[in-house]
Amino acid sequence: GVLSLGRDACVLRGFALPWVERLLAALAEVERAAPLRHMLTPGGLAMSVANTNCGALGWVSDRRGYRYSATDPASGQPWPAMPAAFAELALAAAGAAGFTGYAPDACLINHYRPGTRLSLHQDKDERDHRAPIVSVSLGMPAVFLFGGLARADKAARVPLQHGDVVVWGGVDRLRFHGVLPLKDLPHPLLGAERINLTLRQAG
Ligand code: MD5
Ligand code: FE
Repeated sequence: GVLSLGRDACVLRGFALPWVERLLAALAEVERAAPLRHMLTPGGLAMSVANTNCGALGWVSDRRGYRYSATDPASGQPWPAMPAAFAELALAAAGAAGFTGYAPDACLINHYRPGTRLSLHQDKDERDHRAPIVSVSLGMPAVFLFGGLARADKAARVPLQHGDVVVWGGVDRLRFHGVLPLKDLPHPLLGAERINLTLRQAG
């Protein structure tokens, strides 16, 4: 089923399920080449979400701020290439949401453990805000906060499950959003972990 979140945002329930096996195999390869880490916020605190990237560009955070980088600061090497399964799923999901020809050049991989949260924020480090963002949820369920264009706007709570894909474009691309602290509800395949793939056209 498709749940509309806004004029240009929707949840594609279970859309990634047929891809899961390929996604997890590709993910293991990516994380072998570019291991998970806890990046520092500009304030110098370690983020509670562990992450890494693949694709031509990777999102990085440190004391200097947030930005996209073609290389992994931990190794100095380019990020692992975008796996075909990631690109194919993103193209299909964006298409199902009405965005044709989607070709993301960046995938941020976020790992959440029980108790981990993502505070309300906007994604605005990308050059072109016209391209949609495709987000793939794997593992433990989470409650997603979908706010407005101002931080103080009331946020809707959207439960996201293993295999759900969300596409955010157009007027909904710059909404404030976050993830509530995760409950400890281990998933049969991934255990006490939620993984989110955030695909973007960043360059
Ligand atoms: C997550 N990650 O569940 C989310 C999925 C991040 C992040 O937010 O920045 O790493 S992406 C959710 C998203 C992206 C762009 C716009 C909107 C939501 N939105 O307008 O609500 O780890
Ligand atoms: Fe975000």
